[in-house]
Amino acid sequence: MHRTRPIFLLILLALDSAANAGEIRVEVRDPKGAPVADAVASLTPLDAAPAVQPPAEPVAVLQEGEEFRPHVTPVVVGTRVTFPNRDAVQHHVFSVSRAKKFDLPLYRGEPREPVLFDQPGVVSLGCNIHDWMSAYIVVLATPHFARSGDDGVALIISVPPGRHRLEVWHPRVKATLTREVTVEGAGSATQVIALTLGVDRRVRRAPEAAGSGYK
Ligand SMILES: [Cu+2]
Repeated sequence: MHRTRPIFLLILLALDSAANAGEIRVEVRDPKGAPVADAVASLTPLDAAPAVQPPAEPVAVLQEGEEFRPHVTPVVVGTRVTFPNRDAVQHHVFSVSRAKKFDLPLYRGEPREPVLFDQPGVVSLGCNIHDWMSAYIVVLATPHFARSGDDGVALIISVPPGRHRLEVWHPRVKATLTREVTVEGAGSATQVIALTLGVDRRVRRAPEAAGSGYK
């Protein structure tokens, strides 16, 4: 009887890992411990290729109040993104990034076609009219990712058990931070990540009512 017990337990564990997925709570902080928003944390399984299924509906990156919202948008490869302009003024959205080059000449409202992001990488967005407008689309080859909020927390849910490569990217960090983590079936584990942010190179927004001629 005693001999069968470990086998029984092993089977239970195997069933458990197939049925359950864990979550990884990534806490992103600067060296002083302050929370860092707009970091993208992703987990790539090391022992099996992740199943990647882009969302059926396009993801939206708005132009509102002459800013992109959100500033950072992580998506899985194959995702289509629309760029609705909610402002009364026209915008001209473009990217010259290697992962996706595109150009949406001056428009109001919604552009006719979404843009397909079919290569992993970081895509830096700009507006030809408003120099201060900047945003990023982070195209990932794994479906397990999250962006950190104002509390610095990126919660990655439904992660299959096993070894993963955790990567953390931020617009103000030159190199993506990488570490290996193991997800233990159901349950939550926390990873604390310290990021040293570089200089904020964003163009300062022009004062309101400056009469730029573009309004
Ligand atoms: Cu603009």
